[in-house]
Amino acid sequence: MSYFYRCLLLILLLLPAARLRAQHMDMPAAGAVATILCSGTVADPGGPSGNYGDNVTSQLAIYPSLNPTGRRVQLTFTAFQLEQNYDFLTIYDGPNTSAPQLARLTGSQGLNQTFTATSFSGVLTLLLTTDPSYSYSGFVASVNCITAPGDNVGIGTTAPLEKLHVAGAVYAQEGFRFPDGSLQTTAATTTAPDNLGNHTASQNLGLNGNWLSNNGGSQGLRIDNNGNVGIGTATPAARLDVNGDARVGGNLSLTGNATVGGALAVGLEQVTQDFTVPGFNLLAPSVSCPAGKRLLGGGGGMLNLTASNYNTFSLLYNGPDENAPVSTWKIKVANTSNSNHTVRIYCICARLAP
Ligand SMILES: [Ca+2]
Repeated sequence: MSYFYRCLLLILLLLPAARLRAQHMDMPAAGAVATILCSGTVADPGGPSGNYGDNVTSQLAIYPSLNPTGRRVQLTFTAFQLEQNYDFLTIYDGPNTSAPQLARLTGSQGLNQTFTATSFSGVLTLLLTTDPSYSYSGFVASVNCITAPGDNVGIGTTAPLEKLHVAGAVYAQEGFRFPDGSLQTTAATTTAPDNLGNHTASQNLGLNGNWLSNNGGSQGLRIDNNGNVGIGTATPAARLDVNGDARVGGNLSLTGNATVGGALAVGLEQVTQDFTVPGFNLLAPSVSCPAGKRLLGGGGGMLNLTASNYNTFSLLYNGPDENAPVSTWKIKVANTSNSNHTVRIYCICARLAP
């Protein structure tokens, strides 16, 4: 045999062994990895003969193939020893730890047990979590892939992935009826209205940085990641930030201070009234704010003042009415002439709470 053929034979003899070694997979020392494995073994991060470590969080997703083919990963534990109640191997029926949990194993619970993926993807995910002390030999599991149970029906395919798998388009002349009895005759599109209002949310609704508006435009309501709500602004600077006018039909309660940059309108109103003071008479007229308003200030005095009559009139009092100081302005005057004088009283009122 020539040197060349001896080398080729050696390579061919070694190839199956190399393949066998490639079909064993240890879980990562830390973090999450994925592999495609349908024939072989997997073990904890310490390998088939070593112990796993302390404080380990290790995740391994085992896929039957790159794309779903109806095959499902099946694991059988041929060795299993974890620290009882402190170290755990959790098995998920899908490609990550959000998938349904098939088992959470500790101690020697997994030994000789078999677990099979049931989902469309056929993937099983293993999650090993260990505490800060006492590590054991861990586990070894044989891996193979099975064909999904034969109760699926295929049209145009011999490997149906679901109860009914049509390899092609489906034409339903009268629409599709759903478990709630509703008949859907048209697909939802981005433009046609649908009955979104009939839906009840069973989880939080994420706007993902988009506006909530009537016409789908960039206006209306926007909510940031801190829960701040903007109306007319994409960057709310407070829990509620309104970029524009606001109108409150009911009461508005503030437990903090109010800062007003513009004018504050609280129903400011001036009330004016004239009175005639007959000659040689005293008079104490008053004016009052309308109901619901309070007195801010006021004043009054002689109206028909001339150069000759100024000393025939005395203003004796000019202030809030002693009997109704929050609503009424009052003056007291004396007319010492023999002719009438006219007095005028103002009061300024506003709608203020007591
Ligand atoms: Ca431990």
